[in-house]
Amino acid sequence: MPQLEATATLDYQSDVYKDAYSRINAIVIEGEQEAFDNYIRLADMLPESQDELKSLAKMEKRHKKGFQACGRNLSVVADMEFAQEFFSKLHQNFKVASEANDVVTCLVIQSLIIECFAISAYNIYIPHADPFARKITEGVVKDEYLHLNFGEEWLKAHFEECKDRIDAANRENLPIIWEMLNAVAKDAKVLNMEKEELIEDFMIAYGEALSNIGFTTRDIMKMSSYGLRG
Ligand code: Y39
Ligand code: Y39
Ligand code: FE
Ligand code: FE
Ligand code: FE
Repeated sequence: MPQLEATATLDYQSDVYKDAYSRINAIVIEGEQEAFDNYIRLADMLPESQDELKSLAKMEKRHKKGFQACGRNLSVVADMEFAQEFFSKLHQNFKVASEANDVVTCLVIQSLIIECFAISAYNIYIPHADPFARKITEGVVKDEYLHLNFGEEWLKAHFEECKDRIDAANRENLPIIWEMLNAVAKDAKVLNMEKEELIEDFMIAYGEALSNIGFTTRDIMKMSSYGLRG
């Protein structure tokens, strides 16, 4: 990975960079806001984990503020309308699941799929980020592992009874993540974030999560392949 070389060629003040950043920055700001809302909703659904979930939500609020500062630092105006559209399908699926009190699907969407998406994107972004955004993102990504861990632990503890529901939620939502990646790939490339690296990191993080929860390698292979059927 020619990261140093690639970073040296980025001009963070160029119009091309700032144009792409206006959408990527908006995606992370919107994503962090929706993550906040989702953990608040989960705190209602899981009273026994209320305090922990509220503390995760608080972190998401902090992440949002951090990324807003990253945009301001580059004098970029985030395209929030684009970002809301970007998240609309996952947002809708989370809403339907939460209205049905379907904790398993809510956890699969937010704590597995979206957190793995964030972890892979932030890890790929860090070596290419401007120094201000790099510091912020390094702090954020540490928290995202805690969020992923919450989902893993809960689903692992209820594995036998929720196995089929996890599989169904995966089948429904992984193709959406694949679409989202494709919608942002061109802008990500301007920030020196390669699509292939994003997919690779995502699949590693997501496969590890499924394994920690209790799925076999065979299950994981099958479940990962559903991402391609979007
Ligand atoms: O749990 C969280 O904090 C997740 C909401 C944040 C997701 C951010 C999504 C990042 C996608 C960026 C795409 C760049 C290729
Ligand atoms: O190429 C593949 O193996 C596809 C099955 C996988 C689709 C899973 C979606 C990947 C989303 C990556 C998001 C990175 C931020
Ligand atoms: Fe690279
Ligand atoms: Fe976050
Ligand atoms: Fe998170």
